[in-house]
Amino acid sequence: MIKTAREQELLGAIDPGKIPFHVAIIMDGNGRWAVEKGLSRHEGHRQGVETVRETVKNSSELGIKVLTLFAFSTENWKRPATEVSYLMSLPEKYFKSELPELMRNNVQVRLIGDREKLPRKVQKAVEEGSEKTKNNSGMILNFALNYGSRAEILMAVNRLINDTRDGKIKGGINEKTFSQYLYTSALPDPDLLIRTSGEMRISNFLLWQLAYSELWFTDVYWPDFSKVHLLEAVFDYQRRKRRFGKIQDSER
Ligand code: V0D
Repeated sequence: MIKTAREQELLGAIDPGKIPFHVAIIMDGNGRWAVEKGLSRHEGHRQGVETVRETVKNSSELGIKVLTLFAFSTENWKRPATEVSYLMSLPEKYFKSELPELMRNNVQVRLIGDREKLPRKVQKAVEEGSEKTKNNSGMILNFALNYGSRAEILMAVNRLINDTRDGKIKGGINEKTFSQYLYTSALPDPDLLIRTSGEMRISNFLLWQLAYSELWFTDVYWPDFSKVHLLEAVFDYQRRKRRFGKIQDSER
């Protein structure tokens, strides 16, 4: 494996003791990548899965402990039926080709989002994938599927109301109690959010959980997102943390 000069430079500059624990990624730009190359949108998504494969491997090697990938939002149902149908074939394809590698790399797969409204075959694929990897103790690979953050918050509120009615809530509700009602209850908040393809919005992704996260944007389309971009994001994250540390020190 030949490393570019920039990759070597970044690997030398990154502090292995301060890798962000939880990285979340909005994988945007597959369609635009394809159209600009004169390819079909399907081809963009196919290439997007390749980038998922690479990013999982690179993240796990870097020492990231939780990787959350926004794969399908509750708004994505508005896309053309043929595209939605193609997207829904990807989880099954992903596990067919990637399960051995996920096992080799000790990766545990989890899901966040509303599974109920997903096609049966998708539910089956993701349940099998998470079941087969549930004893892996390395990186958690958390796919957001049919996920929308406002809907998640409302689900939490409604469940809280029910538990309150049932007398299960003692005293008031604080941030910690509330967090336990979200899909991400078992996970720490993301330290770093990456969004590809030039959009600088959160787009209904992890609204509660991203309150204190560092945000990193790139114009690169998801299919072109590579190890160097991941390293750039982590390097920037560490630089911001260092600066923040200095300001705090000087204010003491
Ligand atoms: C297309 C770029 C992996 C974003 C990445 C159903 C759009 C590739 C999965 C996947 C998609 C999801 C769950 C799971 C295993 C794999 C995936 C969708 C789209 C939407 F348990 N890539 N991927 N799912 N794309």
